[in-house]
Amino acid sequence: MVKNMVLSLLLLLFLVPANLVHAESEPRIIDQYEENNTFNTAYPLGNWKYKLLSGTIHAPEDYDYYQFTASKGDRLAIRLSQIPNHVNYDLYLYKDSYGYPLIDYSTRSGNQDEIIRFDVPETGSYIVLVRSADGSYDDWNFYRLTFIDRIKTATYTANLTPTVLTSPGAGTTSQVASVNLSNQQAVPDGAIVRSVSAQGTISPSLGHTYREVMNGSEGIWYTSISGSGSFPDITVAKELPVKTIWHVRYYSLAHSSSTWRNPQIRITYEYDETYHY
Ligand SMILES: [Ca+2]
Ligand SMILES: [Ca+2]
Repeated sequence: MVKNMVLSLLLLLFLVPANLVHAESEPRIIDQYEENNTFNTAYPLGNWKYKLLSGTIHAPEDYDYYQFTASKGDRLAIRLSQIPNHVNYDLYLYKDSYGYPLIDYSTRSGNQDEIIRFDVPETGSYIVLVRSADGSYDDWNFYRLTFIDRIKTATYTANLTPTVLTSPGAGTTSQVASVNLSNQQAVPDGAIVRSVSAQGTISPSLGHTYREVMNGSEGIWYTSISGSGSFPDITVAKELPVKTIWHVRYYSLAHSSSTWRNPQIRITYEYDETYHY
């Protein structure tokens, strides 16, 4: 028994240095997704939502293919980050079909993050590739690959000045109230208008009263449904920026004057979380 233990310890003493020597001559870390060096052996991730993984490029010729599924209309981003110092990795996106057509790529210099934004045209399978740009690699430090649901929505309510608008009636328009959201920190850069509603009370309440709103980047007046603050002609398809100058005014066909106090616009918008990535 004791003899066996001594033998085991002796074996361990021999084995440990042997392992260390072995580790120096072989790549120190081959990640759990290997072998994934070809389209055919791409590692299957399943649906992209909201995958996050860490891998290594352990040799100049090491290609890391990952397969994922996505649905038509998904608006995702694939981000390659934490690229180790002194190496340069790139990111490619392919359709998983005959010939593997290239859809998009990101090939920034140095170890800058890579990003591919992808509006999925059809439900199916896709393949993303991480590879060295120039043969540089780091078999010790992991890169990170993240799948991001990149489009978010939010609302912003703006007060316009002057805060009192009057109209004499009979179709004559009021003064114009304005607000400049160009540098509004609360709104993300690149935000796009989905819908706008005008708020604040017009009194007395008259029939056939129409509010109007203008997005300064476009210069077109949109007219609300009579008596309401909604503008059905403003849709996300117009791609109006939120961060610009906005104007409102109103008119009433009634033969009577009225006042719009504290005019506000409530903007529902979408933005790309990866806009600055
Ligand atoms: Ca690989
Ligand atoms: Ca790169």
